[in-house]
Amino acid sequence: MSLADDALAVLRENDTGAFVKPSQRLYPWQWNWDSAFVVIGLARVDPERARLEVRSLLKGQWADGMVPHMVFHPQPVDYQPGPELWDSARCEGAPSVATSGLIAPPVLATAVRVLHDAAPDDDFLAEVVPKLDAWHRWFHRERTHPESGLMVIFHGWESADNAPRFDRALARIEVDGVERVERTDTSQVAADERPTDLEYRRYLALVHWLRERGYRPSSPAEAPFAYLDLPLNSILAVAEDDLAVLQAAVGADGGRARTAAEDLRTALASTWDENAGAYRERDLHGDEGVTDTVADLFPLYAGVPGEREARRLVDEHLLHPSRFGPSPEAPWSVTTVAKSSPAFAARNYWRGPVWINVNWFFVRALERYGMLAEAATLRDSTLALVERSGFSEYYEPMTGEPLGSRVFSWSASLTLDLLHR
Ligand code: 2M8
Repeated sequence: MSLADDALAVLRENDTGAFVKPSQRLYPWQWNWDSAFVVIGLARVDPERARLEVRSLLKGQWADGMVPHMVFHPQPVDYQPGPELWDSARCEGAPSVATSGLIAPPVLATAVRVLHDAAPDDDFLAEVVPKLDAWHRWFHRERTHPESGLMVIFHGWESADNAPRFDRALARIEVDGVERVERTDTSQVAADERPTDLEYRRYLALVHWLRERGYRPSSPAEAPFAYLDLPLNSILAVAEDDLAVLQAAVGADGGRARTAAEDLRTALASTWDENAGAYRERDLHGDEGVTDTVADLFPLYAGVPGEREARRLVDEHLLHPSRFGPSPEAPWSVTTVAKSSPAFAARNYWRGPVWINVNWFFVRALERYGMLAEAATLRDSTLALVERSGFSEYYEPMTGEPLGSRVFSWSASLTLDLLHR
């Protein structure tokens, strides 16, 4: 079997019929950006199934436009914390299917654009474009930090869970009242590859706080965790560009989306740190300082840097052997934390390992800047990694050892896309 056949077999295996689970047992519900990545992989091989994936995710859309990070389509599974934690039915405007109350980086409009380019379907587009527009409008209404113009996240689960950049913000979260933590993940994956129990207690304390407010804090100042996340903002900027293209395809006005994308780029550009040659995130309740995670490079994906800044980001960080790039001791890149950072942990989740979706974002980023040789090298090494270690959730950068879930949908799906690039 070819690599493409193997990848497709993973998506078939994880397919519930209505949605593709991120993985069989570790993640048995529908997760938002996971499904968007699945759509990207299926766009060319099974567009009809990809359309169903989009429709299933949009069943979780709230009346105010939010498309939550998890949708709990009814099915008998063993996963904690499950829908009871969120209790979405009590919230005004929640859909009939149970969902979480948080969000994920909004990749869906980009996925629908990939799908439309591969297999246009006007009726489908007319159905989903207004929903995507409502979702994006929700961001600007509910999550704008007025001073910077960037979107705020209220939980690490809205971006890269236990990334070291959230450590100080999370350390301030009181965990009183969250004594016992029910979690099924550590019965399936080694505990040292996952967030700690203390991190989980903080995640749950934050969910409890948000749930009491219907998941709508009155302002970032009030929220215990409020963070200007560069990946989410960069992904939204690209998604707005893609939405504008889709709107043009259905004869709708893409002006709002185009302006929003430009405004986000301007806001992202102002986070540039000339000394570091990278962008800087902000914890709104603290002075985060230098965190050295791959998030600092994400504006490249959105086309924010000029040529000179882009070259610095790539040479001094993305591909630099002591930073995020390949080195003789650690040939597998892109690491999610700089290898030179004291926080780098080669096996732990978002604290160092290589992730296929991160590599996919940077292949696109390098292509966007015309750095085609660098893009091809990163693409080839990403494909070599899955060829050698399978469609794992994440990988150890020194050995390429598979970590986390071993049959992970977005690694398979994005492999299908990378094979086409
Ligand atoms: C991870 O998130 C879940 C909680 O939502 C977890 O940590 O157990 C993250 O990698 C998230 O980005 C991803 O969407 C989800 C499913 O793959 O798993």
